[in-house]
Amino acid sequence: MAVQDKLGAEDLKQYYNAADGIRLSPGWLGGEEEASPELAPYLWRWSEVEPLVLKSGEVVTPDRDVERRTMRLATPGLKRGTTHTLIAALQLLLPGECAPAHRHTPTAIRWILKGHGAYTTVQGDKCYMEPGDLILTPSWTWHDHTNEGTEPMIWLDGLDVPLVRYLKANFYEPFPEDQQPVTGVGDSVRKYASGSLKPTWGEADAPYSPLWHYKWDRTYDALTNLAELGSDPFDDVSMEYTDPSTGGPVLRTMTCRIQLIRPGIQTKAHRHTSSKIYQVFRGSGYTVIDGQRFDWTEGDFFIVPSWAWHEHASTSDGEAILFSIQDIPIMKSMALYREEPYTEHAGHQPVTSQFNTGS
Ligand code: GTQ
Ligand code: FE2
Repeated sequence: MAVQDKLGAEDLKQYYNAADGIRLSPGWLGGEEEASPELAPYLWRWSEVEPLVLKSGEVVTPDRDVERRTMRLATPGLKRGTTHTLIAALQLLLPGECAPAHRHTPTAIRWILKGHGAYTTVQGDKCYMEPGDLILTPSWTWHDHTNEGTEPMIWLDGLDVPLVRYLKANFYEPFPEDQQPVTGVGDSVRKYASGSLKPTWGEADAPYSPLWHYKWDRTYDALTNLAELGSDPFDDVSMEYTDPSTGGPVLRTMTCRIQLIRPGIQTKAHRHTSSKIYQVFRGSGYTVIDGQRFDWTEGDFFIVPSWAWHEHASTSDGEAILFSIQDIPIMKSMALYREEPYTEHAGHQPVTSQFNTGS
């Protein structure tokens, strides 16, 4: 923009100096740099991650100081967080260990990857973790983790910490004892997991799902049943975990999804205003993100930034299952969610580069 020159040069300089002196800045001069660099897509390989997560067991032990033994997915270019709103971390809990009870305003999900015999207690409800289970610890709910089994337990934590910190609403409280009292075992499942029936009394007004534990066998059943009926052009057989009391997303800030990419399917590309963290639960394939091909295999993690073109493909010899967390509920609640299909090249992006770790 050509700067108009209504005042003479000397007067103009004086004007800008006077404005600067009382902390006013002329909007017509622009110059507002992006506060942080653009988030780029990234991928973590399970083959590289797992050994270092297991090794973290020799480095620290969860106690009142350490609290949680986690290794965060630290995206290059971000000061903290895995996307600008979400953070994911791998948590290791060894046999006999307890990660002490606390609560915080950031909301967390656990996506269980490996092991048996550990549980998370959420507001008194003991939830035994099995691979493929999703467990919610909504904002300000007490939670502690205990491994009473014989195997190391590894899960993925997903939290909205970067958003909550940005909004200056991060609060935390330790529970006076390591473990909170247990008032039930799988009660949220018994009350709310039937799908089409729910109690006529109780916690209908909570700002999150009253069901805290989504078990893998039910999830997989739902996916395979749906696969016989239909699919989405951009995500193939894709399902959202829902709050049984509303039918909406399980949490106010994050939604969780599970999707099956049938063997040999390549979806079409689209983009939307949400950031996403994926875990490859089963199978292998690739995702093209803004023209860059990310090959993935079982256990890998990758992120798709907001408004990045993306399409997924599975290899032809087997189905792939992707779990993801996305910040869609935030965007929808603020009327900022938009979505767009990729229309050129029959809906597929030209691949211009390939991702390699360390590059
Ligand atoms: O397990 O409670 O990755 O409080 C970060 C903060 C996990 C947890 C994290 C937490 C937890
Ligand atoms: Fe926590």
